[in-house]
Amino acid sequence: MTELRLLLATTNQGKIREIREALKGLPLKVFDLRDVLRGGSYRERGRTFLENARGKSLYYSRAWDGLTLAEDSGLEIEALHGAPGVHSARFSRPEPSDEKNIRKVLRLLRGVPRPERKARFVCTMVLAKDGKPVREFRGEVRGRIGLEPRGSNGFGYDPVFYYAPKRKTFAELPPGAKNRVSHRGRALRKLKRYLAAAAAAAPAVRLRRVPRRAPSGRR
Ligand code: ITT
Repeated sequence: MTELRLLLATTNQGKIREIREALKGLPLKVFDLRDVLRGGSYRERGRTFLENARGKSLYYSRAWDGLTLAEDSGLEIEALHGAPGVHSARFSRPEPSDEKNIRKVLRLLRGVPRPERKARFVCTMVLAKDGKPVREFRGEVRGRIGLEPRGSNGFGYDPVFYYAPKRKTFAELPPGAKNRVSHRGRALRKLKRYLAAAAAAAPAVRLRRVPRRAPSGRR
């Protein structure tokens, strides 16, 4: 197996923790933007998670010699017509924070009864190399928005994302349990299969590139 070099093109520490944990065991050397970031950073302008994930991944992969993984994710709430969606991180601008984002969601949903508080988390990942997309992965998970924050694990909207099969919010689940069912965990399992196959295939690719002499007498 060949060790691949993977840059996690995100500044979100919650994402970095979850992705690093999920990729343990693969023949990968994992870096994040703190290791490489000099100069500018990417400004999201996309209207979809995929547009933003592609934008980030291609942008950072131009200055990185290994593989680059970016992801765009967020919360879509049915009663808010899909908001905050791609604006999840900055929902409470001008000075957003996880706490303020949660307060805003709870305020907008005040009076909305439990069955109408349906929501989903979506995660789109794009793997890129040398400014070109290599592969895309997606995951989502359905739940509903609780009446108040509960739990202290995770990040972002986890304290108000109630996951019925576990009867807990994502912030009440231990990290491993969240990863097993979350939007990011689902996308990561597909990415993991792809990377494991890529690492296993890499020596063969190199071998194929060794110039071969044409068998004598055939041409
Ligand atoms: P990068 O662009 O640097 O990756 P970001 O936090 O700005 O970091 P996004 O634009 O993808 O990333 O916004 C994702 C937001 O969606 C994130 O900040 C949270 O508010 C929310 N979110 C995504 N996944 C989540 C999760 O697993 N748990 C809770 N909230 C999540």
